[in-house]
Amino acid sequence: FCIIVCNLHGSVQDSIFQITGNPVFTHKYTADPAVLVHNDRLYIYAGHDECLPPQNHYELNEWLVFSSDDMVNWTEHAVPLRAKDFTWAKGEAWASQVIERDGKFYWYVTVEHGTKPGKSIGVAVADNPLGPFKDARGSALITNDMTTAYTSIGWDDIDPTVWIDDDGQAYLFWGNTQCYYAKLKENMIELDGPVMTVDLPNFTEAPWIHKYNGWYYLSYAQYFPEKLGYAMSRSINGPWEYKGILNEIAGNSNTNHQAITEFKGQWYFIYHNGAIPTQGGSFRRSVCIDRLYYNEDNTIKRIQMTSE
Ligand code: FUB
Repeated sequence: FCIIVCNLHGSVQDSIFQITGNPVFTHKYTADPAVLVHNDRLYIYAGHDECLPPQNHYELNEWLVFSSDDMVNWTEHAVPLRAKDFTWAKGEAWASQVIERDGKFYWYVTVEHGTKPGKSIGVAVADNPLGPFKDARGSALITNDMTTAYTSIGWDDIDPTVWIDDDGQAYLFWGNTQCYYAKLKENMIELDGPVMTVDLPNFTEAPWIHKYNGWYYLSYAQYFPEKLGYAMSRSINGPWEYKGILNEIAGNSNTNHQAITEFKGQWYFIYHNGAIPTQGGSFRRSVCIDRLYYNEDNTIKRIQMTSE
């Protein structure tokens, strides 16, 4: 069921849903989930797939945010950010991630640059997880001319994931075809040093960093159509050792983009597939959530997707 909550002026503010299955959100197409846990509440940030049949291309103009404190009752909040909120960007709300530092929320996003070639990474900031978010720099943080490995393709600077290590040093990882990473200054909106590379087998895109039991995990999309795989390391700076596949191709979606988190003592694997009948697919994707379990040696068990 769904309850629409209105504010004092009668405009729609929040929608509240009860959901117990996959895909989690079925009233809109949602892609590239990122997760944030804050004050015992879980937030999912996702791109809004808006391409309607018979068209088949990526059409994402805005990001959406949903939250829950029990993984059953969900609230969809007002649209927190649009690609065109970055005045230097042409559009295209591709994959992103939000992180909290010192009471501020930093949202790293992929967009199409307005004047430079290809995709770029921008950062927006807010005082709470629901926004309003505002461009934190007024310019791109990462542009095509900063990453020399694949300047020939316009989409190697996509899919940022952000990590703050135990010593307070923040890192940004991103990439397509090549995985890049760089340190961030304490202000979270400037790089602190050179762009470096991580070499991972069959890396396509969608890096995501998490930590468990003293191990760092770098999960990412491999091949195309994509499966998700992962590597482990004792340090955020590597060396990374490839450990295998996390899930298989997610149904009829060529992409398969994950976020991993612990929430209230359980680990979750959040990804997208194209499972909504009859129009779901690579350009009309849907966020799903399945449980993630570790083996005794800290490797991750293959994810059992609900659809399998
Ligand atoms: O949604 C657009 C792009 O598709 C993302 O940035 C990639 O990770 C892939 O899911």
